[in-house]
Amino acid sequence: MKVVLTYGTYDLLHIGHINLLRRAKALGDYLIVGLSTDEFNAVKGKKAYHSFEERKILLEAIKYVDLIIEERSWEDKRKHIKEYNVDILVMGSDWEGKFDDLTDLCEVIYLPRTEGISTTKIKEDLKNA
Ligand code: C2G
Repeated sequence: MKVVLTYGTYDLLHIGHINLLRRAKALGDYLIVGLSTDEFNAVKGKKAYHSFEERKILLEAIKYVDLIIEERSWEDKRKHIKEYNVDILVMGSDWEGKFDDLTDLCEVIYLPRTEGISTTKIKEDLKNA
């Protein structure tokens, strides 16, 4: 069984997130999502609209997602890859190269981002609506 792992905040769930999750799942048999906790979002300089629990419930409803774990720090990845016997770490291309240090543990693949959509854009567009 090929295990795929990806990470994110997944706030205000949108088509870019779904496109990433669909392609990530297609690379293996089991997709784990490391969901950023509210506390880690603060470290990332993000304040999610939805709480961790709400973002988790939304992700659990997506057929591509098999397991959701907490992402509490940048350093979590190495531990998670070993703990869950991950074969492929997948991230959107905005992270291109950022996790290549993990290639000693698993394959690292960056998938093209979906253009024209982001949580930030949604917030901006709604503000100006
Ligand atoms: N994404 C995408 N296309 C978009 C927006 C997002 O492909 N238009 C991808 C991102 O590249 C990421 C995933 O969807 O792989 C989740 O996006 P975010 O929730 O913005 O994740 P981020 O805050 O970048 O967190 O340790 C890694 C971080 O936790 C990643």
